[in-house]
Amino acid sequence: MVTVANGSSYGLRGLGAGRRGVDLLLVRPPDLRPGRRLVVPPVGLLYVAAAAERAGHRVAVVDAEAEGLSWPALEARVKAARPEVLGLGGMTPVMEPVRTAARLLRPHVPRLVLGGVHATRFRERALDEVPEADALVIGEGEGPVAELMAYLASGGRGDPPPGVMTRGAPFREAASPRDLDALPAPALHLVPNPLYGYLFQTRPGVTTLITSRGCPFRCTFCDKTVSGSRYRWHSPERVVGEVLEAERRYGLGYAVLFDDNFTLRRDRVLAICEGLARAGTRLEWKCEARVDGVDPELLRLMRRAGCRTVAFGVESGHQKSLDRLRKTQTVARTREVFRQVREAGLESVAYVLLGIPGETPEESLASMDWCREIGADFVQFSTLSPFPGTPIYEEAVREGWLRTTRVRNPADAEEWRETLIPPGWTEADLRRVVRSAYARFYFRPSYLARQAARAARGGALPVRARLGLRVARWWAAGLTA
Ligand code: B12
Ligand code: SF4
Repeated sequence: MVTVANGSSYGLRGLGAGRRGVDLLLVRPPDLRPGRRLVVPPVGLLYVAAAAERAGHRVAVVDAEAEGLSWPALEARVKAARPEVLGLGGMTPVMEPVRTAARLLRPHVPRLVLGGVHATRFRERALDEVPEADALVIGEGEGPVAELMAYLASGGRGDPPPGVMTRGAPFREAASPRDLDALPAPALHLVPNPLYGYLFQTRPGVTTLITSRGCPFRCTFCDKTVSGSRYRWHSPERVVGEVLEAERRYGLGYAVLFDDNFTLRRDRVLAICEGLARAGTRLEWKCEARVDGVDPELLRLMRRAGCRTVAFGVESGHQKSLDRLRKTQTVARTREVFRQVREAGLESVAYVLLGIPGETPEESLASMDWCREIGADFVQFSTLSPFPGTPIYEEAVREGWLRTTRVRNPADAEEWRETLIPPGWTEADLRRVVRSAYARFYFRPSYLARQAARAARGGALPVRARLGLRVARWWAAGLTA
């Protein structure tokens, strides 16, 4: 047995025994566009890594995006690691680098496995799109990956285990984990933690926490392919333990809680906050919530427990649009909650959709004005991507108005986001609305002065100035495009 830095033990049995390489190498491909280096840890991959380690395998992760590795440098790293199995994962809009990585790296590895949202949604089509992949892991990967490694180690005879899809073999669904505490914590020891950063970070050293999975709401644009509708959660003790581990073992100061719906169970959030306050952690954090999931008392307690920013899916300033998207929330409630957030001493982020079917371009821009009115500190304006499988996609196909174009947005990971053209809009309308929304919200001298002063006080000025410059550059480039 070998004991690794985190105190866990694993044996050198299974794949790769007798070789010098690792059993499983998980790779996040490079993103070599300038100014793109503000990345959070690839938490899905790290859950998978932890599950494979717990099953006794030697696992490594190369985060080429965070490290800023070139393609040749990544290739060299993979050759040096000599993995038995290479794992890649990706979301639909950013599959191009995953496909490039598969083509480049497949010659150096005996087997390649693809997981994540895109593989889970498209299955056979994903196998066709990535011919280098030997297998797909469908859904939440912890259970299937451990079984897949055992299956491969025993020679890959018979049908693949549940959750694993190969060409020409029968496929069985794997159940999603019900008890999240039974999963090992993400394998933070495998990634370069000091390289991560986040726009809203208020202290140095960023990590990601997922304290719950799934969301029972049914917003028509939301892709719940992987985590599904059943809400499952980590216990408060486990969450507090992960925070303390991040802080005390890795020296990290800030966590982004990327749960779909962190505050769904009020009693759990109260217990987490009380636990954090009791433990005396200095770690600060941001979470995502619905406006019907918070109240003044909860927000105050969250603030005391280190929360600095809460992001809400505001979507629109028009009730008719919220109803159309089946958001089941009201604009009146949103206005009230943004006031409560401010009073609790927290920063607010509004996620807003531009180009909601049924809105005119002027109505979309009015949503931006409304965000100014309710005093949102930051707004992320997104256009609506109709992901196959979502109700809005099905509706657009059924009713014959599915038309898409590509829109450039400084908040998007892909250079040009595939976007729905709402009925009655032109492509030019969409681009104009995205540009005006950002410019009219962010390029206000009084707003910029207020935010700069606050960012300076919180130590976040360099990160935010960099992002501000990116938005300004994107906007200026559009003047000549
Ligand atoms: C956190 C998050 C982010 C974060 C961090 C992502 C990260 N690198 O960790 C940020 C904000 C950066 C982000 C960005 C984007 N995101 Co996002 N994001 C999420 C969110 C809210 C949670 C994801 C998560 O951490 N889940 C928890 C972990 C445990 O699950 P997981 O990541 O899916 O991983 C599990 C499985 O997928 C699988 N798995 C994953 N990878 C692999 C690899 C292998 C080899 C194996 C075996 C298994 C495996 O096992 C994991 C453990 O169970 C989801 C919504 C959701 N609930 O899924 C949206 C979501 C995944 N994002 C989405 C989108 C569209 C994006 C962007 C493209 C948006 C944009 N246009 O910029 C970018 C792309 C960024 C990029 N370069 O990859 C969509 C994807 C839709 C689709 N069909 O692809 C989702 C579903 C949101 C939605 N409801 O529409 N995102
Ligand atoms: S948009 Fe948010 S509230 Fe709506 S279904 Fe998706 S995760 Fe749940």
